[in-house]
Amino acid sequence: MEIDRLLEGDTRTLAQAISAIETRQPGTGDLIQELFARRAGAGSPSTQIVGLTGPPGSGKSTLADTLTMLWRAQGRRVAVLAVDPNSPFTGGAILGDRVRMQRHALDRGVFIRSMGARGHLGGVALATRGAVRLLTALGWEMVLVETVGVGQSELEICEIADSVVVVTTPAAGDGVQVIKAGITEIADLFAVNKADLAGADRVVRELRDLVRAPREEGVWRVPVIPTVAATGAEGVAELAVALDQHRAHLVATGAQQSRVERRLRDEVVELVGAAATDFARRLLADPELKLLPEDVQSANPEQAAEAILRRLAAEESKIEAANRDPAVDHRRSE
Ligand SMILES: Nc1nc2c(ncn2[C@@H]2O[C@H](COP(=O)(O)OP(=O)(O)O)[C@@H](O)[C@H]2O)c(=O)[nH]1
Ligand SMILES: [Mg+2]
Repeated sequence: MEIDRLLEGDTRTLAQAISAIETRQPGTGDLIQELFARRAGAGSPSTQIVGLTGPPGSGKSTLADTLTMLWRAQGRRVAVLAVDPNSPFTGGAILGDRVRMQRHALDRGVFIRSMGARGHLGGVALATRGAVRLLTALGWEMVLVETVGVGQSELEICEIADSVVVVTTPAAGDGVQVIKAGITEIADLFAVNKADLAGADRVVRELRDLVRAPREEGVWRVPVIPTVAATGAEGVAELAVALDQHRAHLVATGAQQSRVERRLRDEVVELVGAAATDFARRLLADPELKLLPEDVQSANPEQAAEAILRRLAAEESKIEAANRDPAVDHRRSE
């Protein structure tokens, strides 16, 4: 049974379950709930969701790999979700990523998955939320979500993650770009990667000035950590320690709980939106319903949207009536 294989830690079944979430197959919500129920009382530590964002080439994947090795040495299971809305298929992983993936191929404590835009209903963010929930239900200690820090994805990552690491480098433009994007608000930690390159000290100094916060009880002071992910020689252990500290801070201040609650609310809203979108597309595609006039030039989209929402509400009250009075439930009268 699928659920048993998942609980045994079978990564193929895990990958299949994530595919089911991506394509929004019915029943994945129930599956995850069942997993939570089956594992309740297992006493395993809860999941820390770490977001890694930053410009392409800043070393996010390399950093994810180095952190993975470090956490594996501590006995933690690590899942890496590489979110790339521009990648149309899983094969979009670049060569370096493939090599990294192969290195962990035999380790059942490492799961690496590319979340592309392929066949997604409701978008990559919704699929990623679902995958994160599944991994949480299975008790994976660390979930790393890597997103390219461009546009919308970096804002979405901070809604999904407990701890957001913004990766920047001394390379021309990266430091300034960080400030421009107003990304300081979403960063819980900064990693100045490629600290082996010239100019790293300056970027570290600038960022520390930028995020300086008063030394107050209950206020998280955003650390700026120089790292050399490529060798793991510098900073990566410090970054891992800072992530543990951030986690402890979230738990101590109660922010952990409110982040989980906010994520749940956001996910429900997104699911409703995706389901309503499906519903609207289905109705619009139905020629019998004639929701759009022949003369599309002068069509009134607001009116059509209202008509669709009325039908959605009507459908809902039918379901409610069926629940109240089983006699009218067509499934029973069959
Ligand atoms: N010099 C140097 N290069 C690095 C470091 N970390 C990563 N790189 C290189 O930067 C390039 C991009 O790394 P990658 O992890 O794929 O970046 P991503 O696009 O942010 O995921 C690769 O060629 C890495 O080997 C580092 O600390 N120092
Ligand atoms: Mg990458």
